[in-house]
Amino acid sequence: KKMFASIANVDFDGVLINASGVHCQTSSELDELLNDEYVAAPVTKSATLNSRDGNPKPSYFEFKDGSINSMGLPNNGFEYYLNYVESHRNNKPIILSIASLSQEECIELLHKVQASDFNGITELNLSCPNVIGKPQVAYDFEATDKILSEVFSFFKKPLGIKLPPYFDLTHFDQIAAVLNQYPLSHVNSVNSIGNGLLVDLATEAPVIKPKGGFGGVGGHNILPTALANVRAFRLRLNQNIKIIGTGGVKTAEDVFAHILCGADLVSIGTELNKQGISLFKDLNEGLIKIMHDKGYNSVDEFRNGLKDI
Ligand code: RRO
Repeated sequence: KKMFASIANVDFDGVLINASGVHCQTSSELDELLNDEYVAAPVTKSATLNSRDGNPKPSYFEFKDGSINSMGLPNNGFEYYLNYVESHRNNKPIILSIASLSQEECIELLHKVQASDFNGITELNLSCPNVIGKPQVAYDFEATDKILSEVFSFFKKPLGIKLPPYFDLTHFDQIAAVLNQYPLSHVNSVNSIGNGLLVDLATEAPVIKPKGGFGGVGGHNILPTALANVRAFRLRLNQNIKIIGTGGVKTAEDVFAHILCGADLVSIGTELNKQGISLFKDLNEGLIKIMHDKGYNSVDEFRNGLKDI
């Protein structure tokens, strides 16, 4: 087998998944990912206890090799996604993403997952940059420690977390020291680069409406930040904490680079939104060609194999 990964006893047939938020809010979108042989696992849109419409539109804008969004956590509510993952247990794995507006809500949601029949991987999003008045939890190392400490006192199923990008090596040291205390299944790095701003020359206004135009930046432009975060975590986290590399992927070369830096799975957001799900076949075939040209027979032969210059 050429391309595979495993996270917490869950085996993936392939390495490519969608980034949460893209093509995963409705059951029909999730079905399309589930039925695509090149998708290793659908990830659901981060769910809150109650369904949400999200922020005022326009809340998403694409520019050359990038995107900026302030979607504001639009989702169909936790029960919708829990029901989806519970009723599709015979297919490939599905990653259940949850978010919350408070620590209390986070704990309540995870109690519901713990009590449910779902035994797959849950991912706690601690890095949404777009809920008005709510900071990205994972930039507060103490708050992150406090939540994880409470969560792991009762939560016994596989649980990973979605992190924002960090930009200072001491911050990597600090967050990794927190995360290494817990039996996390994985870290998903990175969420969008929070609170960018893009203006439209003609209108002299921001390109998105919420938050005075501030929004999370994604797409190929953020590849160096994403690779640095994957690498920094792979060098610091316990080896049993796997890594989902997210950010900047446009080509098969980008997928290869993420895996070389230490990613177990690689997720695609902006470019998936631009090209649609046919992208997964193209990236898969492109990666196989790179591997063939380099003489690799499986992703394990180069995963986390970044060399010295
Ligand atoms: O819905 C959003 O505004 C959103 C979320 Br929850 C997230 O985690 N990352 C992002 O860029 N947008």
